[in-house]
Amino acid sequence: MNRRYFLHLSVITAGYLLVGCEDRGASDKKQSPKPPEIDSALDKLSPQVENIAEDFIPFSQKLKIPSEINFSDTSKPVFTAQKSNVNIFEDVKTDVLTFQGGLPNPTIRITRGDTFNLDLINNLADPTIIHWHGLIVPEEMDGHPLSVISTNQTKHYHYLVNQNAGTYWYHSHPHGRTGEEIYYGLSGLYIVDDKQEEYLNLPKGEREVPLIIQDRRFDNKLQLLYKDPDFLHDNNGVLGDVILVNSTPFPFYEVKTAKYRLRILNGSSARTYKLAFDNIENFLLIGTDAGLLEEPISVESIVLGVAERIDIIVDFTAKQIGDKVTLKTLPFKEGSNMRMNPSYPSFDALMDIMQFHITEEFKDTSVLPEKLVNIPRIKESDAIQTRKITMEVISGGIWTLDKKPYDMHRIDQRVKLDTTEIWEIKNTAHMAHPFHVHGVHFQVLDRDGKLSFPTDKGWKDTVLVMPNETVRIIMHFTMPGLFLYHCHILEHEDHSMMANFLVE
Ligand SMILES: [Cu+2]
Repeated sequence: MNRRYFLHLSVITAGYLLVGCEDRGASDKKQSPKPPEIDSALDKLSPQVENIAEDFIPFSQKLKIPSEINFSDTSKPVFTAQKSNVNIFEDVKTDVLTFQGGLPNPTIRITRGDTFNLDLINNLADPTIIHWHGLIVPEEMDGHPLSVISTNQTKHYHYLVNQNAGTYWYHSHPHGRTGEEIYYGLSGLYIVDDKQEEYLNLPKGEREVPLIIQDRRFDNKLQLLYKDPDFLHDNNGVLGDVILVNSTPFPFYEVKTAKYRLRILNGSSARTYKLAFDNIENFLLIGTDAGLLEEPISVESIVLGVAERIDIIVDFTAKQIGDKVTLKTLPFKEGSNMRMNPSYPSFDALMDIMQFHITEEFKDTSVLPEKLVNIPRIKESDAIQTRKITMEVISGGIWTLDKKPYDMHRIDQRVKLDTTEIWEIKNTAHMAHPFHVHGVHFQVLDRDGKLSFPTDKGWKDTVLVMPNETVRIIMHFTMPGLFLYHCHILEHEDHSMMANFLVE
């Protein structure tokens, strides 16, 4: 093992754990609200205190770019959910889960109007299934946990893609194990193109770069560590100290003096990022979860909750060869007052993510269009009803929607096909929750909190609801079937913060 991976063991005391924390939502079924028991749980020193990031030289590994499966020249790819052994760090193999043997998993690329065909083979010991996040597809193609396939079974996916060009993603979605499977590797990007977008002449080829951001923990042998089931606060969300971009730890990427299009996915378990660049004050937001914005919005930073995507243009034209630009996450303590595992950087941490190295001159004379696409606004007056949904912790510390732990077989809401509804999502817990709805795209009407989010202006399938905030979204349901809505903090959705709705 390379010496730069030398392990530094932090010693964390229970006393430190108790400083400045609230415990409103500590969330394990075994946990009692009684202080003495909480204390004893905190006294248990988590074994996951191997902060290898402190001794890792950042920006020393080159960003991996996922291979692409392009449906214009591939008829039917095969994904095999499998155990694999890959180089996340140079010189060391790490045990992971993959769909084709390597990480990052391939990016799926398809043009609107084309048919998606793929066989999923399950070579894992447990049942699994893939959800195509942001794709509006029939129930049996959507990857509901009821659709899991057992070991050695094959699932045939076959559906028409007819929706906005945009940056979507795919990930495994088995009941209760989504967090763990994504953590070990089972996710990837899914890009939909269309003719309209092609005319906009946005940066493409090597200047269109996908970035899947995921924080992780590693032990001193550089093997992934998921949550410690006995360490109660990991159920509030697993945070790591090593940030992987496209499965590369704190990578660098060589760029020219040109404009770049970055398609960014927060594929983490629980971390909300507040993304910004050193040495670049402003960048342009051009797209959100489910398509382009009407016009680019200039921003200094952008908040990205778990499962959200942004499409941005970063301009390196004024840079000199040799310059370096770091993508970082700014402290975002508004994201959580919950007690997280204190061995790892929390929401108030400033962390570097990756670095762009300017290495080549390029005469970039391209001009970004002022107008991107039309977004027809869904009218409030078209809604036939408003549903109220609350995000809360119930007795026993269980994360829920509407105080009901998830039951795969229960239908929680019935929606009439081809109608419009407003959903009012109220967050009563002291932690921001990314709220995701399957089988539909929505628009954000308003939020009653202090923060405003430029991403609210675009098409969404996931929206971050801040602590003590109510967000209203509006959507029109076009796909019949049984779908899910849930918190996308993976430890929360696995821990009951999920529900079913039937469109009929
Ligand atoms: Cu949540």
